[in-house]
Amino acid sequence: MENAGKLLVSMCEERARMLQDQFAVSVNHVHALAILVSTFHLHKDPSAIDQATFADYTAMTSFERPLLSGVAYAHRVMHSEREKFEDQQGWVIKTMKREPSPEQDEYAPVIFSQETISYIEALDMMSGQVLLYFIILPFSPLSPPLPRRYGFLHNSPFLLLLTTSVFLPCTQEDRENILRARATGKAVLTSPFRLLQSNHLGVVLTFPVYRSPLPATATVKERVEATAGYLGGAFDVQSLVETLLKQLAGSREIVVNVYDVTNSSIPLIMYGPQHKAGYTLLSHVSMLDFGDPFRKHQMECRYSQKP
Ligand code: WA2
Repeated sequence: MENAGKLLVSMCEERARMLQDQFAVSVNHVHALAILVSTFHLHKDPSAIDQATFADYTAMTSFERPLLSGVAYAHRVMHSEREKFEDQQGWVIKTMKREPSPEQDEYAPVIFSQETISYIEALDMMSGQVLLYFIILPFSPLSPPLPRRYGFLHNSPFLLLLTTSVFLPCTQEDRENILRARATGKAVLTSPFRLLQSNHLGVVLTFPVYRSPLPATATVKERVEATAGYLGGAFDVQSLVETLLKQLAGSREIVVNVYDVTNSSIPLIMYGPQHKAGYTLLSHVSMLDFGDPFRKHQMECRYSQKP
């Protein structure tokens, strides 16, 4: 292999390993926080944790979670307990759109949050809706012709209909994570989406918190019944991976993309530029393991064209 190729492989592997390691230590620390809430909130009466304690502890230990912009605990509340819960908290459960939640079978309002993401306090993390909306772009005679790959739309006066669910910070990602975390008992990740407030591209990590320890053989029904809440956080991939990669100086400038390739025919961009203009065709793909066997991730590296 040419030297340029070898160098690209080693630079990509180094970045992939570094990202995977920082991801793993962050996940491990969130696991420890889930145990902390179980021990000092659920199994002590009265609870030894309140919002102020949680905020202090998570602020002082944030160095342990280098890729997370913040962590929070969402408590499971059944509809029958809602009134009592809201009286105790002194606030009402709100949807992700910050409106009082309409009646649901159950809710997952955030009761403890790191101050960096305090805007999710009182929000029901199960309230995300499947959200599809349409952008209609009419072609005017002045607009440039579309590239050939758009087939019949090429240079035609048709309307281009784009369906997208990623650009509004109100999705079903958190809800799906909660359902999968409590059914499996494992840490789970969402696919990449725009996080609340920052609107940065990232993924959410969720650990289930059970009322009592469950055997590995527990059924999904038993797991759901024993669920007390959810401890999770947001990987702000867009800004924190940037910080991480900047620490690695390279002899040549490279561009790094991270993809969620769970569905190999539809790779979802998780980090890096959308367009490859200005970068070499020569590329290297490094495997990534972020610890959720349900999701597959890859890193792709290219050289910048200016040598
Ligand atoms: N945390 C921070 N920003 C977000 C977000 C989130 N979820 N979702 C969208 N933007 C408390 O799974 C439980 C945190 C969800 C955990």
